[in-house]
Amino acid sequence: MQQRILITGAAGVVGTIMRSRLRREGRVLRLLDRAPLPPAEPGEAVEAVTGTLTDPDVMAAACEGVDAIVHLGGHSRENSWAETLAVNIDGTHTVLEAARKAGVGRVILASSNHAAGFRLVADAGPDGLPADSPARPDTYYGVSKAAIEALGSLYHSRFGIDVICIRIGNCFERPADVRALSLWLSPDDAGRLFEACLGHPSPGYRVIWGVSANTRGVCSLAEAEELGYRPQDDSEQFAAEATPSDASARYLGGPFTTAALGEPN
Ligand code: 15L
Repeated sequence: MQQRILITGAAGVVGTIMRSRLRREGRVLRLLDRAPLPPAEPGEAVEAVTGTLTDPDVMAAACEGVDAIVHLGGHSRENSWAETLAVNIDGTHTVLEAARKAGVGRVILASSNHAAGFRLVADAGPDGLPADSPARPDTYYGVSKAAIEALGSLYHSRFGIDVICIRIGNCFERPADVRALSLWLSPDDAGRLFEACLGHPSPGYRVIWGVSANTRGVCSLAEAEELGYRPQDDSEQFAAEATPSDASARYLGGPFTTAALGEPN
C-alpha cells in the first residue's frame, strides 16, 4: 500500500528542500501551499493542493488518506502579532484539528531555534543545549513556535497522535554568517532528519533540534539521534566565507533578539 505524506508550506524554502528529499518508491507527497508549486517532474508521485492551511475545509480535504503530515507552512520570520497568531498559531491548530478528524497518526511540526532564542550560547556546555530547553522566545515568531510545541504536546496527550517538534536551526544551502555555522541544518541532513521522524516506529511526543553535525554546534544532537538521525554534514567547510556576526550572537536567536518586535523583516 502507498504511503501518503502531506507537506504544508511545500513551496517554501524548507518545503522545496523536502520535496526532493522525501521522494520514495511507494510514497506519494501531497503538497499544499498558497503559492503555485513547480509542476511534477516525470515519474514524481506528487499531488498539488493550492490553498491556505488556515482554512479548515482546505485542511480537511488535504488530510484525506494521509499517513503523516510535515507541517512547514506559516510565517518563517517576524511579523505582526495578528498575522503570527492567525497563520502560525491558529493555523497550526487548524492543521492538528484536521489531522485528528482524519485519523492522521503522525505530525512533524517545524519549530525553530527562536522558541528558545534568548538562551545564552555560553550555557550550551559540551553536549549542547538540551532539545527540551524551556522556551525563551525572542520574537512573536518565537512565541508562535513555543505555542505550537505546546499544541503538539496537547494533541499527543489527548489524542495519541505522534508529534515531533523540530527546533530548526538554520536550514539553507549554506550558512551565511558565523552564527549560522553553529545552527546550520544542511538540506541533505534535513532530509535525513525528517525521514528519521517519519520512520521511527513510535516516537510519541518529542522536541528535538534540527541541526547538522557542526564543529561549532551549540545544540544537542542526542535527542534527534535517539530517533535514528545520523547527520553527515558540518558547516565548517563554509567557515572561511561566513560573514561576521554581531554581539546579538551571544544568544541562540542572534539578530532576532534585537529586531523590532512585530515588524516584518
Ligand atoms: C528561522 O526560524 C527562520 O525561519 C530562518 O529564516 C532563519 O532566520 C533561522 O531561523 C535562523 O535563526 O537563522
